[in-house]
Amino acid sequence: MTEQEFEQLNSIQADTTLKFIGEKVIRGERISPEEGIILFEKGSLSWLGSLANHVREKLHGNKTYFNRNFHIEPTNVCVFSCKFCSYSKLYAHKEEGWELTTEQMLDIVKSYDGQPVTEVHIVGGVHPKLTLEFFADLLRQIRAHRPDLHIKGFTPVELDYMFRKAKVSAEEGMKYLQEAGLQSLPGGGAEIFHEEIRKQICEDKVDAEGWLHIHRVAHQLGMHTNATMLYGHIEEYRHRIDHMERLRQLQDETGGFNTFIPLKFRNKDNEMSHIPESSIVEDMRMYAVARIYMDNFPHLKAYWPMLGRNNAQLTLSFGVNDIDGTIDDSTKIYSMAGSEEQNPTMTTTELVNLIRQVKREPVERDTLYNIIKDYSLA
Ligand code: V47
Ligand code: SF4
Repeated sequence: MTEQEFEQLNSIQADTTLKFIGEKVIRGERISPEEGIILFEKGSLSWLGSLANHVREKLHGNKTYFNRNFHIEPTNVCVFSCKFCSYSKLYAHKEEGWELTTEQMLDIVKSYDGQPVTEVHIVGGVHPKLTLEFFADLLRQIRAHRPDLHIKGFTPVELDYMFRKAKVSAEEGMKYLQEAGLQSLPGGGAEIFHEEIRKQICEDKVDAEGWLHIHRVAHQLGMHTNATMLYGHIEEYRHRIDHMERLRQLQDETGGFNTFIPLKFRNKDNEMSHIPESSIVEDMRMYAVARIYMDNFPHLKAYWPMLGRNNAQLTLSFGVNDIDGTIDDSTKIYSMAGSEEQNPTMTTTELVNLIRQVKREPVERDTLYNIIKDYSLA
């Protein structure tokens, strides 16, 4: 939709507050937290979608990014007890979980020898035996075997635990891992920052301050990172806006975030199974408000293994410009939480077609959004 077309649509918007917010967004002005809440409360799906699409097309045109990646999940044994987690086995029941050795993880990396993957994403539970030194050694070995592979790994939940155990500061710990080969941080562990919600769904792991501090330190060391938000459970709109506001402020300070990733809560086999999942309409409204609100985040990602590929495709009309990567059936977090993608894997051709079907332009990127191949030129 062109600026003129949106202006036309906005001029028939009956709600004067929404009309005012729409005009601000069109002028490229930042909206306030109060205005963000109004968008959630009053914005219709079609109006929010058009506004978010306007922002998306101003930033990226039709370009829609994906990468070739795989995950390593070192363990699902975890000392924490997040109520939404369908994946972890408490340390007390560690024999029911899995725990990979360094050799097994290197074998996973080696199984991609000769294949054009560009990123490995390492994330898992927090196992007390897997220390800072253990992971630094793993990073060095991956780097030595495949120097061209970008290593994105560990959430502040894992990092905070390993740094505290090793009795090092976040600055010392991050520098040590960076020297061992860590290049960026994924967005996990953020959930909902607000204390009122955090204490109900994941009270024992790193808090908002700790999460933001580790990302700040990573940015100061020159790393780029992502940020997630787990939405659609017990939080209210004001908690979502508070979460996005804290991220927007850190981004103003450092500029180190690449991508914001709203993660839809899935309710299978966890302690929050009684909470219904959000509707697809609510999901699309979430993506649209995120694109409008997070004005200093370059990219908005829909993670297809969690949403399902058809819904991920739909998000491309609601502000999203990135749908993650090929994955190659290497993650269990979402299949265990009830996603329709039980063995998430898509070939590059499938990803390209998914994007083309909705008239967008597929672009293969690396982790830092350098273009590897622009399929619209092919
Ligand atoms: O932090 C756990 C989420 C996250 C459930 O940075 C759940 O590119 C929904 O952060 N329902 C980890 N979500 C995964 C993650 C991620 C994924 C893909 C790409 C990137 C990136 C990051 O998974 C956790 C938590 O918020 N999660 N259980 C659940 N039942
Ligand atoms: Fe552990 Fe992460 Fe699951 Fe929480 S979400 S229990 S930290 S694996």
